[in-house]
Amino acid sequence: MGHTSLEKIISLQRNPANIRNLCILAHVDHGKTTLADCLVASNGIISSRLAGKLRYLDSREDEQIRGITMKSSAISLHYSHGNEYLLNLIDSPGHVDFSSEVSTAVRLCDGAVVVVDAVEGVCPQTQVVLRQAWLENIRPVLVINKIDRLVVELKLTSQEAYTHLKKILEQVNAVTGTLFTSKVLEERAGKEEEEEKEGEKSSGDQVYDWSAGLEEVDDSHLYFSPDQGNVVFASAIDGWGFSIQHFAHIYSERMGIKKEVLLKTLWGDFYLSMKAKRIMKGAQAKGKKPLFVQLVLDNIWSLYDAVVIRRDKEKVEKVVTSLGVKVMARDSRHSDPKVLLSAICSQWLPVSQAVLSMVCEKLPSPLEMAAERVEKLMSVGARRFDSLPEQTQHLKTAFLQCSSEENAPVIVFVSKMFAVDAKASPHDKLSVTRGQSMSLQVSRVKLPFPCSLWKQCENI
Ligand SMILES: Nc1nc2c(ncn2[C@@H]2O[C@H](COP(=O)(O)OP(=O)(O)OP(=O)(O)O)[C@@H](O)[C@H]2O)c(=O)[nH]1
Ligand SMILES: [Mg+2]
Repeated sequence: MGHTSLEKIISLQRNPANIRNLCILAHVDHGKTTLADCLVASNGIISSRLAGKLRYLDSREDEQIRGITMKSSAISLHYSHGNEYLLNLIDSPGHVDFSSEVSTAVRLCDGAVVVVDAVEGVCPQTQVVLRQAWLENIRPVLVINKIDRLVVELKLTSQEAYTHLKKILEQVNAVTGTLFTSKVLEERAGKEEEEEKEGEKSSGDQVYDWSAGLEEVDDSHLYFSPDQGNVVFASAIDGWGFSIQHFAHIYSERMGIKKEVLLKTLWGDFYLSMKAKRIMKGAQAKGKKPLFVQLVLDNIWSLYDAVVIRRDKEKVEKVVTSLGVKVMARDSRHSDPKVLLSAICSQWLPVSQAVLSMVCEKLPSPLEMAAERVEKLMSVGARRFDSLPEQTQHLKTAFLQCSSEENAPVIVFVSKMFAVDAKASPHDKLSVTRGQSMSLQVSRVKLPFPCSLWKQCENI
C-alpha cells in the first residue's frame, strides 16, 4: 500500500466506527517494535526490506543505541479490510523501568496486541501487561512471535512445536483465568459484605463455598484461542504471520471442506482421515498428526528447511512456484538465506495483513467504550465522577459519542505530565511556577483523533 495522505487520514477520522486505538504490549525484547515496523511498512512509510531492522518507532538516539524502547511512540496507519480503517497505534516499552509508559499507553487505547516470544513464553512483564489491560478494561488480542526460533534455534519438529505452542496458549490463558477468578471472588465478597451489613445473614451458619459464582458466569470469550480469531502466529523478523482463518480459507477452496468446519478443527485434537475422507477427533489418542501440524506448520517447516537449513535451490524453486510468489534475482542470490526467506514469506503470509485484520475484526472501536470507563477516565485521582462540576459531567455524553461535528466539544485527555528543568525547555513551552515547565507527554483526544495532534500535545 502506498503512503496515505494527511487528507485521507483526516477523512478517516470522521468515522469513529472504523477507528481502532491500540497499543502493542509485551515483556522486554519479545518483538513489539519489530512487529510495529512490519505494520508501518504496510503503509509504505518505510521499505519492507528495512522492516525489523530500522525499528522506526524507536526514534530516540538512545533507543537506537541501546536497542531497547524507552518511550511509547504513536503512529496512525491506514488499512483496507472490506471497509477503510484508521489505526492509531502505540508501541510501548517492555522493560520494567519504563512501566509508567505502558500504563499511560493502555489508558489511551481501546484494545491491545499482546506479543509473546514463542521460546520465552509468558514472562513477568507479560503477566503485568495482561493485568493492566484487564484493569483498564481494554480488549487484548495475542501474537505469538519469533516462531522461526522454534525451527532454527530449538530445532523442534512441527509436531513438537505444536505441543509447545499449545503450552504457551495455556500459560497466557492461565493468567486471564486468574484475573477472572479474582474479579468474580472480589465481587462476591463485596456482595456478601453488603448483605451482612443489611443483616440478612447470620454469620454463625455460613459455609464458605470458594467456587460459588464462578460457574454462573460465561468467561469463554475472555480467552485466547486460534478458533476465536484472536491469535496470530508470527515471525516478525521474517515478515510472516497468520491466523487460522487464512488457512481455513485456502483449504476450504482446495479441499472442498466447509470453511466453518475448518475454523473449528484447524486448531485442536483433530486429524484428517484419508480413508473416511473426513476430519475426525482424537488425533493424539490415535497417534495421528493434528490438522494444524499437517496443513499449517509442515508447510512452514519445509520452507525453512529448503531455504535456511539445507539451502536446496531446486526445492525452493518448486515452493516459490507452488505458492505463486515472485522473487527477485538479487534476493535468491543473496548470501544470507534469510533475505530470500523474508522475500517469500512476506508475500505468502504477510504479518501486517494477519495482525491488522485481526485488530479490525476483534478490537472494539472507540464508540464501544463502556460508560464506566469514561467515568473512570474523567475522574482524577480519588475524586468521584458525580463530584465533578455538572458541565464536566455532561461531557461524558460527548466522550461516548466521539462526534466529529463542528459544534461538538473537543476533549483532550492528558495521560501523563512530567516536570522538566526550565533551562532544558524552549521559551514557547507552557511555563509554570518556580522555574519549571510542564510537558504533556501523550494525550487522548476523545474525538477520532489524529496522531499529529498527539504530536502537537507532545510539543506543548
Ligand atoms: N528470531 C527472531 N527475532 C526477533 C523477532 N522479532 C524480533 N526479534 C528480535 O528480538 C530483539 C528485540 O526486538 P524488539 O522489536 O526491539 O523488541 P521489543 O519488544 O520492542 O523490545 P523493548 O521495546 O525494548 O521491550 C531484536 O534483536 C529483534 O531483531 C522474530 O520474529 N524472530
Ligand atoms: Mg520496542
